Amino acid sequence: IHDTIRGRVSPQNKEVFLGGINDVIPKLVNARRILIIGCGTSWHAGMVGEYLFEEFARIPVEVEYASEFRYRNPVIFEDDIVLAISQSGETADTLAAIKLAKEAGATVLGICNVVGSSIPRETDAGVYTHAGPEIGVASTKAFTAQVTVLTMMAMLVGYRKGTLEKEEYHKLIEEFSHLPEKIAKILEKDQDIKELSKRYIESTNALYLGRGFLFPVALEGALKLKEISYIHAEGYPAAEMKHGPIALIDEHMPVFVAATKDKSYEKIVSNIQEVKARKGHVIAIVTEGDTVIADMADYVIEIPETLEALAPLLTVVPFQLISYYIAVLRGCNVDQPRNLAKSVTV
Ligand code: F1P
Repeated sequence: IHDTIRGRVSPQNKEVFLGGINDVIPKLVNARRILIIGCGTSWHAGMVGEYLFEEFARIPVEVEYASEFRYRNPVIFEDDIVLAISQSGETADTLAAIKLAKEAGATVLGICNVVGSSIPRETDAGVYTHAGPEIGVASTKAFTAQVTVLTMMAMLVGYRKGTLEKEEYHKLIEEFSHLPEKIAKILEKDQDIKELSKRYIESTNALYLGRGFLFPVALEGALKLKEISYIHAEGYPAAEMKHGPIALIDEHMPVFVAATKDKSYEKIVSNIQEVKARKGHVIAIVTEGDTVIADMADYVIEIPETLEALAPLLTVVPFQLISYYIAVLRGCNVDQPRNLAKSVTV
């Protein structure tokens, strides 16, 4: 993926219009603003992208639902970079939003999975995720691949811009190489997660909480549960809970919390306390060896330690597995959920 971003791609990729971002790196380095557009899971990946570009490259980012953006009268500047994210590359709302961006003269980049699809053909540059075909309708590995590409892009731009220190950049690259084995370790917990999921098959609601980089992961966890198990779920920034959703918490409410060790750890611990004080049922994704949250939560899923900015790539996996097992145990068709289409082309 690193090579793909830098434009060292195979010739057949060039033929279908996404040849990496090497040529546009100077534009990205000098960007006044990045507009990220997408729908569903791709929008959630874009949210992670916002945090990453702000953190590493200090570029202001706005993340827009393409389905909303296309119908209003958005202000798009000629020097904006518009980054469209789509697994299928065929989403009609995202294509319509790209059309607006092009009319305004902005530079349009794409992150897509399906080689040769429509969105790559409309972009000036971009990256294929090469995550392989998504068999089910609900995006899962596409999310991981999109976030991986966004992380690499933000790192590269930050490094070139000088806002990301060389040492930090190399630490991130090094940690990336350990992620596959760390994800494999999480997947080994598969049967434990299946056992845990049995408790929630009768639930009618669920809340997902996270802070910082893990807030979009909470959104994605909730979306996966909605899409494939038909249980109503809400994702929220944990700090926002006290401004409304806390009213929903009682002993019937499962609260899934992405609570790995990072700079907001103390805060997430107190959010968990707030939920427990209202008899909420807490299932927390924690860093290996965490005893503090283990003592408070009803159930913890330990995941290997990683760098804060890379944590979405690991924490999303248990959430995906939980949704998968709850859906399977409820007898839902996880590959073809009702009312959903793989490519939303209308
Ligand atoms: C966007 C999306 C998916 C979702 C479902 C419907 O698709 O909302 O995130 O899982 O398949 O479409 P895409 O633009 O990423 O292909």
